[in-house]
Amino acid sequence: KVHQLSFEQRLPLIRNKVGRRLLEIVLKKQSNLIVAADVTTSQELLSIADEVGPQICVLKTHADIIQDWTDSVSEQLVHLAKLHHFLIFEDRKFADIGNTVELQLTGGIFHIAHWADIVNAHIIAGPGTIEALSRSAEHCGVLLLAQMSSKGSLTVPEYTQKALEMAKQYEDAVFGFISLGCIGEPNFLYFTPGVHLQERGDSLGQQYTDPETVIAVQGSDMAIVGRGIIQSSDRRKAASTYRKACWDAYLQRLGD
Ligand code: S5P
Repeated sequence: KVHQLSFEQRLPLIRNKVGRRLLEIVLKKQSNLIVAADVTTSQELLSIADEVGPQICVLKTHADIIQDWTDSVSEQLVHLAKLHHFLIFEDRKFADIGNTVELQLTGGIFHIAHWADIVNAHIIAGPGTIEALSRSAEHCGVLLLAQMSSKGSLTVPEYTQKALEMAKQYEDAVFGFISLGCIGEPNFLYFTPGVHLQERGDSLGQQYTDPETVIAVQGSDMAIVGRGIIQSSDRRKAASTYRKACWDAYLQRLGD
């Protein structure tokens, strides 16, 4: 299933406020590129945010791999997000019972709820996980993991279908999915990781596809690129190359 509606046409179909704000940014910057900043120091994280910021719609973080995390890191990140107009997606992959998830979202040393615009969750524990996250849906949008890019992933078609059903029950909070392409209706957005222009995979089961296949053929909306950009010697240039490849693939899909 590949949608040919434009982002302009889909914007009013999206129930969650953050999802609509994201599409406004996407349209303004002509960018459906998300950079996954999988680095281990706050200095690297902040310099990546500054370097690739103008090219991206979302910066995806893993706060728990930053060795020197403090509240000041999130404050600086939020500052850069405002400066370069991108949203912050903390890829925490919540998976526990609702009560624990609520504590994980607000507490600890990360205080994710204070600075993340987008968070994601596995559906394995049932709707309580989403219920907990949806209580802060005023400020935060939620993505459900419906499929994964890694080899041997257990997300069989029935599982993916369950993710869709759960999303429909929490449409005020859930505005999209982590999936390998378009798996449902145009009132949700589809985010695909495992995107690389050169490599086919890594030694730990990651599987890569190119932007054109993911967006134009498989019908995904946003490409999540980590090492393809992060490990480049010129990150600005790499981000610009990927932005164009992802946007061209989106235009190609509309024109097909
Ligand atoms: O199925 C998935 C889901 C996610 S969120 N496969 C993934 O690779 N990810 C994330 O995308 C992963 O946590 C990492 O941050 C990024 C991919 O990074 P890359 O360096 O392989 O592009």
